[in-house]
Amino acid sequence: MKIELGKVESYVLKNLEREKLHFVLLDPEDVTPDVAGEIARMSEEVGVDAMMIGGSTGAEGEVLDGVVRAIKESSNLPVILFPGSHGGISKYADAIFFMSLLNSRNPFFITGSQALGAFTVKRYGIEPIPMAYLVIEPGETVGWVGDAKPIPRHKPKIAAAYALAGQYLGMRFVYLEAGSGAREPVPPEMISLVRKVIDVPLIVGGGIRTGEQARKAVEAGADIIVTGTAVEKAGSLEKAREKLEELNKGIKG
Ligand code: 1GP
Repeated sequence: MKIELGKVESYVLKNLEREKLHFVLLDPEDVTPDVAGEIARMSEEVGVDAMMIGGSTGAEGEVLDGVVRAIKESSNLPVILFPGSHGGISKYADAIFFMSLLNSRNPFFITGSQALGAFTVKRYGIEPIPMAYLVIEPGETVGWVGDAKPIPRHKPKIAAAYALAGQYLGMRFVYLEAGSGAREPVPPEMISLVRKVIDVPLIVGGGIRTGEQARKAVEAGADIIVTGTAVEKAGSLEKAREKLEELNKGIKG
């Protein structure tokens, strides 16, 4: 028996052979389908690699479906779900980060919600991409909702230990998450230690607002940068485009 890599994961790995990647995260609670479609179109033009859709509160049902469909209609970028729970599944998406919040105190966020969502993912034929998800201080909403014991910012070794455990458990990506809207992104020292210890691609997000911050995260060893708030809250579509360009340049040089 052999599990074949899906289309989206193969696309991500192939792009990673060439350069560092930029994923743009939209929370269906914060954007209308029209705006989401417009941001996806601009993201594709600017050179973003994928759209991620999800949120910790209310990114479910029709609200979620509407945003995913609008993005599919306006761009060719893969849409990867980034669910807060098994409620965050849309049959219109291409793939789903099948993620486990490894440093949660609550088994619901480690394996419980995953079990509740597994059959739905299979029924819809969405490509699951196994990912270790680690919440770093301050953790913001996802830290609170996910009942995480956020990893202290000055303890990179704890993050590295969890990340390696994730890899040894078979997860094919590791995500260091400072939390959406975090005042400071994940510290570069933590990114570099985790990068040194694991062999799978490293995703970093939360609080990355400028091209300079994105560049620092990449220089420290991040393979994929996720940005959300900076683009969503840019103020206008024109400013969102400028922000996308700035962030993308920081990531890809
Ligand atoms: C949140 O890491 C992502 O899950 C993105 O965070 O909204 O702060 O860019 P921001």
